[in-house]
Amino acid sequence: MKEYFSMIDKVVYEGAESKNPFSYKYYDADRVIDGKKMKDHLKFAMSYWHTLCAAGTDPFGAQTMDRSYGGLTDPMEIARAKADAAFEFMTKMGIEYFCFHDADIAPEGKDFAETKKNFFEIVDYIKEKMQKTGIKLLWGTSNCFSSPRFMHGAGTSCCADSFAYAAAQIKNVLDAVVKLGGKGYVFWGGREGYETLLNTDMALELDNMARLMKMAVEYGRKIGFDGDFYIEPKPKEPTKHQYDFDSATVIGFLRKYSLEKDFKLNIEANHATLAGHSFEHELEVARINGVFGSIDANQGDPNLGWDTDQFPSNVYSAALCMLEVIKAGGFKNGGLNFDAKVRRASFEFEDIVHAYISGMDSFALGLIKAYEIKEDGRIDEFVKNRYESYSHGIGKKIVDETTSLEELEEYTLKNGEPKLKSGRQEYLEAVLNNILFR
Ligand code: XUL
Ligand code: CO
Repeated sequence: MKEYFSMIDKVVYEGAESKNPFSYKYYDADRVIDGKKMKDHLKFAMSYWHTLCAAGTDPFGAQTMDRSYGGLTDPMEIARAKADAAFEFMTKMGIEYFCFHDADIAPEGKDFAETKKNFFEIVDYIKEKMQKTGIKLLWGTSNCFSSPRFMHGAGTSCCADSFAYAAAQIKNVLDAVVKLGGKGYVFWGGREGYETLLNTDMALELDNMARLMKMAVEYGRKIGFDGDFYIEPKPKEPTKHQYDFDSATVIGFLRKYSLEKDFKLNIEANHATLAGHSFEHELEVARINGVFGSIDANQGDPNLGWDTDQFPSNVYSAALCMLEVIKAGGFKNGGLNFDAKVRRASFEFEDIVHAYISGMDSFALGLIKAYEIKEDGRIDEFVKNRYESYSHGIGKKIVDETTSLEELEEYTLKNGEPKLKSGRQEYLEAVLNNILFR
């Protein structure tokens, strides 16, 4: 079989002192942290689209990366070569999961029947490779945003035929996910949003989106899908206003339409920052509302206002993210998918290897540091003490819900001015640095 990543054999852990660029410096898959192997804490997944399909285009330039897989021209041959390259890459890197859109793995045919045939042919091809390698599917999704047929949206389209087309795609991907033993199906609202309210019936669009999701749940459960459905929040891009703006907005939507039993959130770092939040904020909102599910790991650029989908190298952010994952009790059906692409000028297959090594090492280090933060205990202790006034007296009555405005007025008349303590933010930031860099 043709080799695409000939620069690597098997990428292994060599430790922080190693200068071998094709080795992990921090990711030691079998190292046990708090009773669990690193690989099971992190559950790294490869994104099919960015890794095998993205070719370096941007709004100003043509593709910089050859994705013909050795000069192939037949789309189905390319699809098989992509799968070969994907499984060669994951095997060599020790990545145990992957995620895909229908459109990533197989080409569209002349009509939907042919598209469906192409899709399931490649699904079977991939299934064989999964059986041979033990690599698993983290989640699948449907690309209901690239084709012009979705210019007005899919589940939120003004055109019922576009809605139906999307539903047909979702049905097929759910069949594929079940066939491949996947534990997740993602709804990222590609074009589920609006450009102008002048032409938009927002109430109908949102009701319809929920209808599509309900049908997906109904069908998925009927065919034996026992994993999680996810919504992946994003505030803008490609539409001006995406309906799934952020975690809080999505939680409101799920509760309004009684979807919270089947849905969790897939939180993406760059989407969080686009919404004006930190990554850890979005994770914490999901966690405290019981809908933390999975992660799309990447990072944006603070100087740019769009979704740059860069490989994550910010260990500070990775540590705070992994702290949230630990607090959530770890991944169950979810995992850590690198929804990230190499830069346009990093056009060689070798760059993909460096990108994943850097991303995986950043999160491995993030995990190690998150446990150190937990073990160290200074930050948790501080937070606990900060709210200690709610553990007794009037504070306890407030959290026990056994007081009233009348009683609190009476209390305040006697108590006078509140006696406050410092928030000590600068001290806590120094503690964090002390743990991260010692
Ligand atoms: C786009 C994005 C998608 C989803 C899957 O911003 O994040 O790749 O993760 O459709
Ligand atoms: Co994503």
